[in-house]
Amino acid sequence: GFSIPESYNASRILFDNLAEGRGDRLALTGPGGTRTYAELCAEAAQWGHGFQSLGLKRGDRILMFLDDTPAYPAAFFGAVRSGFVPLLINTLTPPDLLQFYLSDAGAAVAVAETEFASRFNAEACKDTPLKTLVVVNGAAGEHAVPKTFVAQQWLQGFPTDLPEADTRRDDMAFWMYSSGSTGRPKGIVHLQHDMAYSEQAFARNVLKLTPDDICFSVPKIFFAYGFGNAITFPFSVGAATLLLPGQPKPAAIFEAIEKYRPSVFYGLPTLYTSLTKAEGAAATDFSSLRMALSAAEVLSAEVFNGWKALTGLEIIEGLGSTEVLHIYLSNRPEKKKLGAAGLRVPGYEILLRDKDGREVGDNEEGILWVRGDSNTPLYWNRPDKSAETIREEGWIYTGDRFLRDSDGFHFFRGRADDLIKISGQWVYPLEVELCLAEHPDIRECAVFAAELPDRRMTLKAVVVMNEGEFEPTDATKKLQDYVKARLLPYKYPREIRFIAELPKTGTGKIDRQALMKM
Ligand code: 3SK
Repeated sequence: GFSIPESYNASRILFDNLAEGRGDRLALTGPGGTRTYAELCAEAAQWGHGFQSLGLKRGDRILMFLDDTPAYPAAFFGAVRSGFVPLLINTLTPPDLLQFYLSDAGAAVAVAETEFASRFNAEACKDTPLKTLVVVNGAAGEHAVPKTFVAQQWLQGFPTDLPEADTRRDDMAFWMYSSGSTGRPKGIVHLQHDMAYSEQAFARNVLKLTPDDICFSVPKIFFAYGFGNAITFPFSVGAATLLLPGQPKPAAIFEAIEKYRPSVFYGLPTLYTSLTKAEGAAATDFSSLRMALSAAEVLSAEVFNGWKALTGLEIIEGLGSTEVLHIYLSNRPEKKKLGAAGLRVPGYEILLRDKDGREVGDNEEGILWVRGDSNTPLYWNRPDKSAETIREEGWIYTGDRFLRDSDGFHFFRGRADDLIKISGQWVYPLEVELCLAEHPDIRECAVFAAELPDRRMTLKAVVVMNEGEFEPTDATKKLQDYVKARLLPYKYPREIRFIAELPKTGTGKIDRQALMKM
């Protein structure tokens, strides 16, 4: 078991750096400004006093609509240290969804970038308890919230030290919302001890950070993956983190790598693909990097090899979820297999079970269940959804099918529920997608099931060809024959559509909902 005391507040992840004598060390760097640990703790303290001055009570929610700048960790830790509960919200959220978050969470206070203040319009605020908006990195902006403070001035008068609220390790600390492939998003509640637990489980065993590391997570702080990468893990050891606000375009990423010289880089397959192919990649100096990580999607051999050829680094792939907070399966620098999500991370129990709940053996497929002390205890206000996913004795049902080989490596085999019958025979769309993706002329593709007007199911592919390889007249047949030659012939995609780029979600994953509507 990991050592997290009964009386515990998650802000110690930042503030313990003072007691450890690291006040003068660099905590944050990047275009948004640099901060030492002493400076960041002082700012976080001012945020805590600021929130307290608004009359909030223990456990009250504060919605955070922030990009990656020093204001994010400062406001987050100030809120948590005071016993308030930040909600980390995706900054692509439109006003109608923001309205849902504000009312679901009952948030009376929000913190937002000036740039995003207009998102808090009459539609977003309607029938919500939102009373106060604190804007950061600029002026008040146009919005419909009754009261506004501009952080830069508002924080000035507050004290720069802040006693810790008397919280327990199992008290609520912060929430994130699942993007929700169907239905409304679910508020995923995390507790005071969850950050420290994920750090002791994943970061200590895989990243092995030292105070001299500089972490750079392109996935932003409002994603669970980015939050651990950029905040929890570096701050737990007194390392620094490079925060890059704005759209993560390849040119900005290359410039940041050369200027701030990070040592640990976190991305995901779609990002690695675009970086590898981007103009300026070959001329960039990647020599500061000692490690590159990927999660969220299966990493193909093509992406792995492309990044290795460019930087000399072998990407370490892992898999996590917002419900577990961070990664629970991961390759290791010293032990990895290409195409595998990896080995069990210490601190997490993993089970592969068949549909009847029986454990399956090595080299058999089963649905993945995970249990660890950073698992969310509930989805807020959603007993139905909580009961579906968070099962007896703390096990989380992921709905992902995996195969574990005899060395303990796990291989993703698709969702538990995407098996479809085509022409009377069963097929997993992912199997066809992985097959097509190996075609040398294909840059990226997605394969999914679609219902025909007569209610039968069919298999559709959407394909992006490499430049110059686009031959609409005979490409469909060629690709269908390619699949037929490699898989059971009935598994070929009945319809293939060629487009210039696949639609992506805010996290950079392929947006399958959007594809299905095309
Ligand atoms: O998608 C993932 O693999 C992931 C990793 C870490 C934290 C959260 C998520 C969703």
